[in-house]
Amino acid sequence: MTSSLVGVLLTSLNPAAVAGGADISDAVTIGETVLSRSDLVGAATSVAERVGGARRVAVLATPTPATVLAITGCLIAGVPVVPVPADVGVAERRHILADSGAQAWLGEKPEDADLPHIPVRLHARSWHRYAEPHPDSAALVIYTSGTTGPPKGVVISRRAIAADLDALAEAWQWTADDTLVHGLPLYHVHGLVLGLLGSLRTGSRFIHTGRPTPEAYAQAGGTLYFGVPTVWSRIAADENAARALSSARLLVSGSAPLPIPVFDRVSALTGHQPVERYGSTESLITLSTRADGERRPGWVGLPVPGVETRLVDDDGAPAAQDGETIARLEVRGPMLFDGYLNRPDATADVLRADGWYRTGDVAVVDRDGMHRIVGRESVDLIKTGGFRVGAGEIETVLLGHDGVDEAAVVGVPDDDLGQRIVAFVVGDAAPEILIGYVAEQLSVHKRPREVRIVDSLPRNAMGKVLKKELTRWV
Ligand code: MCA
Ligand code: AMP
Repeated sequence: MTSSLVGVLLTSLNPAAVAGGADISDAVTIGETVLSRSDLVGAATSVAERVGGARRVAVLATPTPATVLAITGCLIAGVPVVPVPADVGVAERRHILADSGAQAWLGEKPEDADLPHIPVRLHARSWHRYAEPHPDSAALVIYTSGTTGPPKGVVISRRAIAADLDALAEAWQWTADDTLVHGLPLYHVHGLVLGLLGSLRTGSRFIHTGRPTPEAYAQAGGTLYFGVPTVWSRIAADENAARALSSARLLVSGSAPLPIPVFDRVSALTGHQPVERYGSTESLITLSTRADGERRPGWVGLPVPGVETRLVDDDGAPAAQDGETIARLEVRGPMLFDGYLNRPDATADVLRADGWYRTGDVAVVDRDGMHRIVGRESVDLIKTGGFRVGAGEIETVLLGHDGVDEAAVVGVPDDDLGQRIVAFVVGDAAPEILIGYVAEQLSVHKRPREVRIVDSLPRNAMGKVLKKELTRWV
């Protein structure tokens, strides 16, 4: 069969090629486990046999071999995966399961699992061949935060993933000769789609370091490294670790703005100017500097192959691309999402019928097509350590606590995390109780790092909280 799934989306796992000698003994290293390509094909196909026909399954995406096999197996079987944050809390988990309609937990399960459980067996093997599902079928439903309300499920097709990975392979000269290293979560696009699926498509070796610490990156011996700016900033502060990366080929930063001093220090210590790239869960990665091009600190590069961008003003009219005009960024290309699950209203707000996606970011484009991201349109979407968190979802949870009368959440500048979540609360609950409450209900990475108890919140004449004013209180 020429069009087996793994031969198409996850090219390096093509069973015929693997059987014919394209096996490598260390295709994926995760924790203490090393999987060869034939291990991966056999064990993931065995997963496929057990999930085949399911409508959607949830995977508690801890950085483990079970997660790698669960996701790979679902891609083989054509079953859409809902990756659930490894540190998810109870309310967010309830929402993700109910909204996605996931039918089972595949692989690891939460202690108080709320759905049937399908275990993943590391040593099981199947050599059944599956036909390639339609490229327009959904591969992943990734939950992501908006400014208000609970997270929305972003439906990402197989075609979008393949198109994005091929565009990035071209921009970064990413080949089977590379060894990709990262220690990022496997429940977001960065760690999962780019990191794991990118390696399985290009055929590079993949090493997951468990956590993205400077020591682990230094010891991994990779050629290609991915990190969020917090990771690069910690590496820049660890001279020995940074110098160990000088033997790499390419260092890539994304998910949030890379501060220019971090770019400069990483460049000085490693001898490599980081490649910066930009995108989102909805659009995947659309802009990047190139392995063979200019890497300008503070700028996120050019459209990757297949992508068009435009700047529009507040009235929707085209804005100048003159290196100075700041306007809304819209993007179009084959890697865009199909919509938010169960939310045609929210989809229509950002995805136009002619294919343009309104990113919610404001940007500048110069005459050479180089892009600089200036910031978000809304102060209510926070990026902390590279995680996207909605102020509204945290406020809703805080207001559900007995000791809270009013709550307002802001992101304030932070040297380590980019932005730090700070909650202002009118009420009588202790700050540490409220921080723990958000961690337990939403997820640990969404917890405020600080809760300030105040007498009242600053509001305008309409009663709306003045968030800009609040950030000045910090
Ligand atoms: C602390 N902890 C708590 C609490 N306080 N646990 C429960 N309740 C509390 N109140 C514990 C946690 O359990 C955990 O423990 C530890 O503290 C985590 O500490 P934290 O400070 O939160 O983590 P960190 O190490 O500082 O995290 C920094 C990080 C992380 C590693 C850089 O932010 C990260 O992984 N960021 C990556 C985000 C990402 O990949 N974003 C991509 C989305 P223990 O240690 O025991 O676990 S963007 C995307 O996909 C697009 C397309 C793009 O452009 O890339
Ligand atoms: P997420 O959906 O979690 O991937 O978040 C997407 C958002 O992260 C984008 O809309 C941007 O606001 C931000 N982002 C991603 N990459 C970059 C970057 N290189 N520079 C600035 N912001 C970025």
